[in-house]
Amino acid sequence: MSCKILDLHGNWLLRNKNNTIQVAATLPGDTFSALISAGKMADPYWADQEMAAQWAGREDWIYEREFTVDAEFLQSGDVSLYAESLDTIATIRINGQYHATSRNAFVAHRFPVRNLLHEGLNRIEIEFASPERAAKEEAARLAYPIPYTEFPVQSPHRNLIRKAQCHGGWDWGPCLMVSGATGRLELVAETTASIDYVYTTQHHTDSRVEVTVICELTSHTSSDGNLEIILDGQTFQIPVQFRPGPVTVQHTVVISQPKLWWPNGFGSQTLYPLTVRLSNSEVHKKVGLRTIRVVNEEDAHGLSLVFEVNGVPVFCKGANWIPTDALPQRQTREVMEDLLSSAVAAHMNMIRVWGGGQYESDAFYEMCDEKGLMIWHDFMFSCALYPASPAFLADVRAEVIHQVKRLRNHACIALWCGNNESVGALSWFEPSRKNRDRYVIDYDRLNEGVLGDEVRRLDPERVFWPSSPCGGPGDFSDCWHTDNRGDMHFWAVWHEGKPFETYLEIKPRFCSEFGYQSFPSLDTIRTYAPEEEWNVTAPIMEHHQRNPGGNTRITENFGRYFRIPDGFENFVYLSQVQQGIAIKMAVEHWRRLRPVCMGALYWQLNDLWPVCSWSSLEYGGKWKLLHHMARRFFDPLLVSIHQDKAGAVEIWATSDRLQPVEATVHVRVISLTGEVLKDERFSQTLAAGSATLLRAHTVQELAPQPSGAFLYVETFVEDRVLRNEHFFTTFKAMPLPKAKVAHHVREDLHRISVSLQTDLPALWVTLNADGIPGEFDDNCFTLISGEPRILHFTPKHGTSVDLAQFKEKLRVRHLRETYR
Ligand code: BMA
Repeated sequence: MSCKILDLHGNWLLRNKNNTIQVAATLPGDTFSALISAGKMADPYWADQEMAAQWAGREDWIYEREFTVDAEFLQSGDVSLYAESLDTIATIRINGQYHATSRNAFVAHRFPVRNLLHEGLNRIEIEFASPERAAKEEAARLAYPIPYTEFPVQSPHRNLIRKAQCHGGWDWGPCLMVSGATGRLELVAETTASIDYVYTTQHHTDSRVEVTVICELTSHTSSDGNLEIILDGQTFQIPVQFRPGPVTVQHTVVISQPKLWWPNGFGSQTLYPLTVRLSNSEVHKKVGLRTIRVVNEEDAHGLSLVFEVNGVPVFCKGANWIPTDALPQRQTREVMEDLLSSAVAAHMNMIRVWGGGQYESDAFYEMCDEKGLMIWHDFMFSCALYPASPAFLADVRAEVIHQVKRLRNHACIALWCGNNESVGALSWFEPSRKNRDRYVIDYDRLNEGVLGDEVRRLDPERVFWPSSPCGGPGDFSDCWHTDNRGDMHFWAVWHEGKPFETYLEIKPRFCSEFGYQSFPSLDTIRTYAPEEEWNVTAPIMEHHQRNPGGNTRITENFGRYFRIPDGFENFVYLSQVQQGIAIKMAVEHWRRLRPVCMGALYWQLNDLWPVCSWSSLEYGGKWKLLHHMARRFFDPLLVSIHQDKAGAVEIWATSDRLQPVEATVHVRVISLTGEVLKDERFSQTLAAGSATLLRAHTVQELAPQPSGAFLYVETFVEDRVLRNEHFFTTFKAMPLPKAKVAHHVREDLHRISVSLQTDLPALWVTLNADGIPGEFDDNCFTLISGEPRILHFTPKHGTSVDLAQFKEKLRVRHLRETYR
């Protein structure tokens, strides 16, 4: 036996340092989850119970357990404790003897432990210092302040310790300063060598790819041996001379007629299995063959930012990813899979792993490889300034070395980015405004001196993008407002309260953040607010809104665009319609601007607790109406309508396809009472990879009474009908008649289908089967009189749905029903 693993996952005892609390706990896991399970803490997601949970982040916690090792285990050449992630300041004791400390949740450790172990029963303790106190202690030692963004419920100085920054509170997240361990936690006994990291580099020529497999090993003995590499059905035995210490083995394999890996929507995601075997230990990887070139060049519009995959410029469509749960123990594989599948279903091809969260588990990146989701990967620094002390830099260097080595083999990772909004943060705080030089130097030491430096050394095939947003290497300008260089975070519409039409006034090269909030559905609200709190300004509704003034902003825009809805339920529904309309307006326009703009990643894909936020997927994975709209506005084929301030109305086609596509476009102007006022049908070739103006009109010409009609466009293409609509005025100006939408539910080939028809045009028709998890294949659309639609409902996780119950729970809404 050359490698034996004793998994330390499972049951542990958790106690606070002064021994007043002792509970059963499991690892991987976190302190808060253990306390909740043991009944020592009320669920912090319910109402405002988060406030009463804050004490747990102020305690020191000790996890302890016993385990048995046998003589054979101890005779191995090396016995170590592998801890993938200890969060955060951890001290390890084995059999009562102090062993090691770890200060960074993002660094994996392999601690040699043989001398501390004995045959039979052993004891391990991992003590976690209070993260809140540890951060405060760091702050007290600073020679000058290192500021950070403050949030309504927060733990101070989170930027001084290396854990997920959002654990300390965010403008969509609770403050839960958890401690604990995630990822692998095991004792490993090895005789010859351990395989530390395996990755591949690729060299593409016409019909072949040379794949170089690089294995980093740590040898424990002096001996001669073999390393076996299996790739593309070919097996290679590589002779290795083991000498104690690090050994790197590499071997190049030629793959002829390669099947390339493509982002979602561009082709398949072929992955070649790779096995690296050393005596009895082996590592399995999957290799996607592709090139990614980040085209970042001066051009007539500024500085481009284009992802070119296998030579094809890809318009990046997607959203920003945050951790799936504020409690790490609840971050399951199933939840991750569900969220990523929803991203794919909405035609996303890129997600941004945002810098205030965490490097995700291996499973996450494997899923992104499989699903064709490219990753814009931030390093974990966000909305704050950071220290540049030698100790901090060394710690971060260890972090980036580990994470880049762990992840660089994944085809999905498209770019490494230094941080989220740290350039902006230089101007957000008084100390850094007053003494900018000092903070810029610190920033540069960390960002270029450590992060950029290690990426260039360890992963030279990928681009290191200094920050998001950023106008390019060396550019420290304001990319919240400058739209012509690099990536942009465009927040004027939400944070500055500008109208939605402001999205039409900019020409971003790549918009990596922009967002608009909505409430989660009643299903989700029910999980945190009792019915007596169902009012937007009730304390619990405000508690589950972390952006000060957020609920007011939603309401303010109701006043700008809609008639004020009656009652809470309509408020919730309309908030989701409004969010969808805002983001639709932005994305459709920026897709019309291609190739000037080549990316739109909205803020944010998911939530980590139930909350009113910018997400399109609620906590639990339910689709907000934005997500349904995203499935339409991110479709590779899009026909959209643009109206400018002067009243010009243009119909555009945007295609992400690599080949031209034949389509028939049916354009109608329909009055609010259902009469077709104008009707035009034409054949159109949708040109590959481009945006094309199809028709230009004026509002006057299309609808002399603009508030009384709308434009309805159907595109018949590849056996599908794409539908889109355009309203010439605000909704509040439109005298919408009281449409009656009738629905009929039936079971159809073991799936539930709902047919809908209306007597008069109905806007933003939305179906929801309250409390029954699952999604319709389309939602929140315009329904025209005389043109019934049939929708199908897919229950979540294959759960069977009782037809009678479904009928009872199904609710169909539309805009006109939100007011009297
Ligand atoms: C951004 C993000 C987050 C934040 C979001 C909404 O710029 O990077 O820090 O949650 O805006 O305010």
